[in-house]
Amino acid sequence: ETEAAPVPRVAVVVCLIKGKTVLLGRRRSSLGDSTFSLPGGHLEFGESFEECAAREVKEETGLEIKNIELMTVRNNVFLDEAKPCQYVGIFMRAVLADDDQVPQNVEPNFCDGWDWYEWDALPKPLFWPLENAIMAGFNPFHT
Ligand code: 8DG
Ligand code: MG
Ligand code: MG
Repeated sequence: ETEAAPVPRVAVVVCLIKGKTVLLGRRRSSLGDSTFSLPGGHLEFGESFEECAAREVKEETGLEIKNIELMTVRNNVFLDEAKPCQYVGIFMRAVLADDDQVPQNVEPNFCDGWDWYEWDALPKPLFWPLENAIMAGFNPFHT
């Protein structure tokens, strides 16, 4: 059996903001293993970006979010992987629906755990699509 040729896919990632901090988790995945990344995942058929953002954040952290807004779009091509892939990364911004909520590590096979990090002191290494976006000027605290 031959595998189907790869196609670009859509990923929605969420910059969840609390005060001066954002929520990051250390990945457990063949793609970007042990790097810090935003919650997010694949856009499902029929979903809006906002619906996908809320669903992925809920699935991965248990958190409810609000004020979900589109920030920017990035084209992330992973050619150096065993299975090359491409993600159109939709970067959303949101805040907690209720500030008292605490993130849960709902998918421990895919993440070491979630925590809040100051934007000016982000942990290293960042997942490279996030690192690249920041290098290109992405800042969820601007406008
Ligand atoms: P799903 O099955 O829940 O839909 O997907 P997932 O298991 O949560 O996928 P993911 O790897 O967390 O996200 C899908 C892809 O999105 C990821 O493989 C690459 C791309 N992606 C970026 N930037 C970021 C980011 O900052 N965080 C996350 N989580 N994914 C990102 O291009
Ligand atoms: Mg994910
Ligand atoms: Mg997911």
